[in-house]
Amino acid sequence: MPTDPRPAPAAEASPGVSAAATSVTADRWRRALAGLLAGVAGLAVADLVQAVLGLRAHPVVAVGEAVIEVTPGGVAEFLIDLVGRYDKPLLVGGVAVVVLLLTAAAGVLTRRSSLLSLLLLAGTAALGGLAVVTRPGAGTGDVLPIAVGLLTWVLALRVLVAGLSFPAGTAGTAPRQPEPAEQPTDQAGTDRRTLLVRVGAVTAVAALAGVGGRWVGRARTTVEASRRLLRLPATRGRVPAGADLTALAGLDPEPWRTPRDAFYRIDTALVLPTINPETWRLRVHGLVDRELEITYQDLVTRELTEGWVTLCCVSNPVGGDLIGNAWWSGVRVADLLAEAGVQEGADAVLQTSEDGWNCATPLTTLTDDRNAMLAVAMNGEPLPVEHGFPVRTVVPGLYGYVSATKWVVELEVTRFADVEAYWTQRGWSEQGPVRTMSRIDVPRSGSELPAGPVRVGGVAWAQQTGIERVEVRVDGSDWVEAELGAVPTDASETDTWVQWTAEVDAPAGEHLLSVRATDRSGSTQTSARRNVVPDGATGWHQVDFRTS
Ligand SMILES: Nc1nc2c(c(=O)[nH]1)N[C@H]1C(S)=C(S)[C@@H](COP(=O)(O)O)O[C@H]1N2
Ligand SMILES: [Mo]
Repeated sequence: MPTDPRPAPAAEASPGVSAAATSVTADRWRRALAGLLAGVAGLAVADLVQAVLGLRAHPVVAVGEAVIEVTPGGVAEFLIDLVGRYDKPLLVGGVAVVVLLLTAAAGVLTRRSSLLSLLLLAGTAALGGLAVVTRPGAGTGDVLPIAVGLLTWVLALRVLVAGLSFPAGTAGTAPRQPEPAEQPTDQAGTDRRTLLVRVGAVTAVAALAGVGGRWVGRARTTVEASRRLLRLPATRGRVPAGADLTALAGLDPEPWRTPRDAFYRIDTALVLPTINPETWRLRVHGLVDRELEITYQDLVTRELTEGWVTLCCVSNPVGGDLIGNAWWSGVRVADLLAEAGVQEGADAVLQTSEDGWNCATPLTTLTDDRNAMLAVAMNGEPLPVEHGFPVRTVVPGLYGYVSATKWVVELEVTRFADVEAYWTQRGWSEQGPVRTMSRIDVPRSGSELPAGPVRVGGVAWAQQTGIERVEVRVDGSDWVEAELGAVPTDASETDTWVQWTAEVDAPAGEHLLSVRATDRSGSTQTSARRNVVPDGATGWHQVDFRTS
């Protein structure tokens, strides 16, 4: 009679099947959750190991950086544009979510085969390892967080899944022997407790590692502290009289000096390099007579040069805000290069930052009498970490991507023909002089204003050339010359933006305000709109507003 291998009596087949189906789904979910929890524990443990070893970046961050690196420049630009300021948290968060989805999948896979599950975890870790070892300056020690994290994943998943298999009464495991009536409830109770203990243990490991990692990480942020303790012989710079038109007739443009928290930030670093000035070194080498190695102390005891420079990003669209004006203090690059003795034939300096970013700068812009400097202070304070602490380069007249190396550690005198730098490899122009440009800040696009005379204003810039004239017009009317704010009276006279203001007539209705600047070489901004790639946007900024 008992030839049927199936354990369930035929009469119960139908409800039995659906119950089994539900429990299969439920079991998958439980295993996915186990995978997820194991995943979180592994990431937290990796974080702790990273912090204890003082390694630069969490593996998840390294993967994010690798993603940026392999993303084609155009796509990266597009994505950064799309998510704006949140690109970095979003990217890191996105990588973490993908990793956790993979560990959850590894949890589900334990139903089929623990070998497959293990392979998925190991594969995920291996990809992370690849990202870590390809980071600039990575050593073999950098894979330790991943190794320990992987171990955590495997052990935690094992512990959790083993805890699951009892109460679930899962398909695929042998059905329990019929037992005395009271036993199953007892058994289930014990199993549930075992599972809870296991979940609790893994959660505790994750939480402790997470908290420990944060704590150690904080203890390491001594760089901020040493930055605050620095006393540099730098001044804060005085805004030239008449330069700041902010107060004029209810204008509310950006102040002439950009405050720190409004100054744009552009870089490829997901984690800010934290460089102790005590250990910072600048190597000057390549086509030079004498290599130099300069310490922070060497640098700041030299004579500091100071000046106003408006820094601008080549990716700044017409009307955009990837531009800021500050008072910089630093050491002239020309002096250092003269000390090193530049050799015949060199035409470029390849600058490298501590985090492996680089750019090639025309030698002439570093040696002529513009104040190209290794800056140590911004607006009278030691450089903010996000703007390159302890030392960055500032070259008036050039876009940041070919000149303004933050966290700079190396200057190699070389030839353009022999090198390719980060952004030029990604399709941007080798030379990056700043284009003459103007922007309307007031009114904002879409404003509703009373009809009649309207006060408008904004900024214009033509670094190294200087702004000669700014004109505005409403709709198709004649161009009206704007009043210009003052510029510095020293050598940085042409290196800053200029504020402008004008009064235009706007009867009731919809209007389009346009602006164009003419620089001191006599050239006026073209109306032809061109995208930022490969060497900066062109076209007039226009703002629509309505009066009634
Ligand atoms: N180390 C490093 N320096 C860098 C970059 C970078 O990605 N890494 N980006 C450059 C670019 S494209 C610009 S526009 C300026 C921006 O400087 P800021 O962030 O201080 O405004 O820094 C430049 N220096
Ligand atoms: Mo830039």
